[in-house]
Amino acid sequence: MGTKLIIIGGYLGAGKTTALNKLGQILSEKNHIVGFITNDQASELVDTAILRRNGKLTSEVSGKSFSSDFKGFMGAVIQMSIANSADIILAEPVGSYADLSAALFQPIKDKWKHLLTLGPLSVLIDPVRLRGLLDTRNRGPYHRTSYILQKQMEEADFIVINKIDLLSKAELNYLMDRTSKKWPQAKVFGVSALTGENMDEWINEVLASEEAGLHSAELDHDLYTEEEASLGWLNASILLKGTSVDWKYLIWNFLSLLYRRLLQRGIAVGHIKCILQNNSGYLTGNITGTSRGVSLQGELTADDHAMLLFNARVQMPPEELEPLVFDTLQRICNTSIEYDILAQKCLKPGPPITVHNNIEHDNFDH
Ligand SMILES: Nc1nc2c(ncn2[C@@H]2O[C@H](COP(=O)(O)OP(=O)(O)OP(=O)(O)O)[C@@H](O)[C@H]2O)c(=O)[nH]1
Ligand SMILES: [Mg+2]
Repeated sequence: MGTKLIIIGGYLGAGKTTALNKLGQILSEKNHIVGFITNDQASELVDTAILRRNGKLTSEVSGKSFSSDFKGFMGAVIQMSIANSADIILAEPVGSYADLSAALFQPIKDKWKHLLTLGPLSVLIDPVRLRGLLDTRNRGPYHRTSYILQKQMEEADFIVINKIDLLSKAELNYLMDRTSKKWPQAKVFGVSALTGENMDEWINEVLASEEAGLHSAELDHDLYTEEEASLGWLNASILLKGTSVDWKYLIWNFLSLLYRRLLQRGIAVGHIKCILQNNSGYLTGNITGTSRGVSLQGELTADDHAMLLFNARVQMPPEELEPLVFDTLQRICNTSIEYDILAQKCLKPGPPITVHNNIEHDNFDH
């Protein structure tokens, strides 16, 4: 009945946007009209640009989380549902957020059931971060991001181990088994959002189930806030100009040098992502901080200009992140490529807000 709202959580770089893209494709083939909602602490979002580049009807809630800006989020949902006739809405909350069940699912279930059905809360996880959570002796550089990750797992209705194309069958079976035992409240899936493997099985269960947000995680706000505050956030949009520039080579060099400089300082990466676009197409670049290095996708022909959207979530103070990124860009562009920073925002993500102190839930006039 009504529009189905499917919220897909998971830590930074788990593959949420890739999954939204793939699910959108699968659902459109089944004749659904699908709307997308992205979220971040600041505008200039790579995720929104990627979804729109793929022709998706996409709305953005930026500046606050979905639950802190409940009004903005529900406004986007209603707009998609009524004005755009979407019968399925896929929403991606910001990756460093937990507490979705209590702060978002419960108020929607309380007040919006006449208009929406909620799909189960699916939490995507990267196998490398999952191994770090399961094996507490071997967390490597991820130990400082494990509290939020842990809370995301505790509140999940469905835990979705993503990137199974990178795992052997034996590794996948081991991880599925350990995950089911450690978080028995959740149903566990293994998928590849990139190749589409098992995505049908997962989305069919999401569509069939009307039980959503059944588990809340007990949050220690001090620990949560401390972990969030350890991340620096930089969003920027930059116009690049040169003569017949090999854009792929340029972005590869920029991300590789940035990653090397972060590694040299022993700094953990949450997710660094960018999209470079011009009339000929687009390129995306990612560093997920899971020892996989830089990855690039897409094509862009050599040309004189391109727009770069850049989002970094890194474990360092924002006032150090910003000069590091722009100094790296300057070194790569050198004298042959000019760049204009058209917009930028550097920040620490704000503290979490729960349903108990979020007055906007009560004030929202629907
Ligand atoms: N091999 C592999 N890579 C994947 C898969 N899904 C996503 N990725 C890659 O993981 C990186 C991060 O993917 P995103 O979809 O941007 O992750 P996200 O969870 O939306 O990240 P944030 O929005 O920053 O939290 C990209 O380089 C993707 O190509 C997958 O199934 N297999
Ligand atoms: Mg994303």
